[in-house]
Amino acid sequence: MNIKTLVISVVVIAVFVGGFIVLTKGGSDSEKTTPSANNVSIIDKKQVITINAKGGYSPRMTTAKADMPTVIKVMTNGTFDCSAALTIPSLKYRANLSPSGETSVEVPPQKSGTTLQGLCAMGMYNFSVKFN
Ligand SMILES: [Cu+2]
Repeated sequence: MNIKTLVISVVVIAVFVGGFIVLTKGGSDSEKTTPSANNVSIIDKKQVITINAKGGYSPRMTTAKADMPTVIKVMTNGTFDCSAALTIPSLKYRANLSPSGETSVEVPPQKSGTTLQGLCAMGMYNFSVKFN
């Protein structure tokens, strides 16, 4: 093997390894930007469920833990549609949310198998939280 072949081999290997690193790095980056459906967290022994209200509610379906004090944190951000008029019938909750901000709705511990539903005032948008 002469020196020229050696140099070319090294360059070829460098390109392959470099390309591989770029590709795998790109892969993990795209994984990070994949939206996570996990909108439930536990803070100070309290379960916090985050729901975004704007042109409807998202996520539409949440699975949460039963038998645990819970807060539903409703986030508005330039919400001028009727999803700002929130009702949660089983809690007898009804509120007109401010167009931007967050509103915490206290939810007493729910039995396993309970599904809590939130609705806009006209009932055309909804979300549900299933307690397991
Ligand atoms: Cu509505």
